[in-house]
Amino acid sequence: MAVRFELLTTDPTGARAGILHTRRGSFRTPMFMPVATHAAFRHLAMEEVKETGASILLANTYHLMLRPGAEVFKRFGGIHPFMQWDGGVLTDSGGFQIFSLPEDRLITEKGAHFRSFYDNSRQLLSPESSIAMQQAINSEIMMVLDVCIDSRTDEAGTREAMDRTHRWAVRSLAAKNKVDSGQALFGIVQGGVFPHLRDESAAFLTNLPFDGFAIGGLAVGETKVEREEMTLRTTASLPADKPRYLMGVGTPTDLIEAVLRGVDMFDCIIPTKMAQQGYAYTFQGLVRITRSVFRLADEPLDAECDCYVCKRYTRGYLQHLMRGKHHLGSRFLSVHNVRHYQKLMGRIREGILSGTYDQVARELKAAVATPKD
Ligand code: PRF
Ligand code: ZN
Repeated sequence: MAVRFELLTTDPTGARAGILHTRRGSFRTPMFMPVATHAAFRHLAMEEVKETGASILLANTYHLMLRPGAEVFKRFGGIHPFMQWDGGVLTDSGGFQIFSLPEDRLITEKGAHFRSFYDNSRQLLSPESSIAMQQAINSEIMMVLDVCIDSRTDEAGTREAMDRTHRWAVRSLAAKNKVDSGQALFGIVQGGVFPHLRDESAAFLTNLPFDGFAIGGLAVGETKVEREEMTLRTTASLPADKPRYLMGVGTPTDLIEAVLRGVDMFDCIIPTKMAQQGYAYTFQGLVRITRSVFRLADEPLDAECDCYVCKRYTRGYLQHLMRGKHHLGSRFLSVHNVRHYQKLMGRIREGILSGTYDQVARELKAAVATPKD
């Protein structure tokens, strides 16, 4: 088996702590994967990411197939030597990107036909071509190509997307099994905001030999309450001995809530995106560094933080960088936010392992939810 999930404990709340063993290390769960869509972060070197404690990253098949393309990954022996990263990599399949492609795309049973954003060349992203590309990238964990739709789609449309996701999941497994690359493959549960469709999707996929299961199709238009209900509904139908991954979620509060519902893995662009917009996460709430009150502030960004930015630079200096649109400002806030997310996951794991996550979750939610202004 390409990955092995060791479940250490399940808290009375349903929160789980475990270890995901892969060929590039063993990762403690619940875990958060920073997003390096193009095999790069906009403002961070891999060395800086490593220092935050992040040990597994997400990269994107859709972007990497268009540029630099499969041949480059084959030539360099995969994404790890190419981008100088020796930790884990999970590749998303492109299912989410198909969903937001421009109008002239054509999605058929075969796959998504579209034109390259770079050179207008014809492209096909199918379950088989997505697996082939993920094999060239040589990630530890591959994702099946799925059909992700707006959560406000009606039941008939949601069922159609779910059924196609299931047929594509079967084709993805068959494609993976043609080559023994030692990579893991996760299935993706869809079904929108319809509880019975979520049940049906989980039942269908868990009958197939996937290494783990993702919850897709959330954070795409539904309410927070619907999202949390669907998360719980889905994890309740997933096997305890396989990892569960909530795709594209979310804020610190979202992560705390999803862990209470039995989720083990997350990815999101929020920590780096918010850094670019001048926001820093702390355990005293969100800090908008460009606020006038910080102009003369000579204290660290976050006095409790051990990242190199908080050890060296003041809020006043960070404000100066962000107001002046210096890239260094986004970089410093990214270092801090990515580190903050790792510390948040560490606190969550400690709470679960000590049997006090119920209380830890309440304290963390109160702490991170401090009004930003
Ligand atoms: N499918 C895939 N990637 C995703 C999603 C999905 O549904 C989401 C939804 N939040 C984020 N990323 N393949
Ligand atoms: Zn910091």
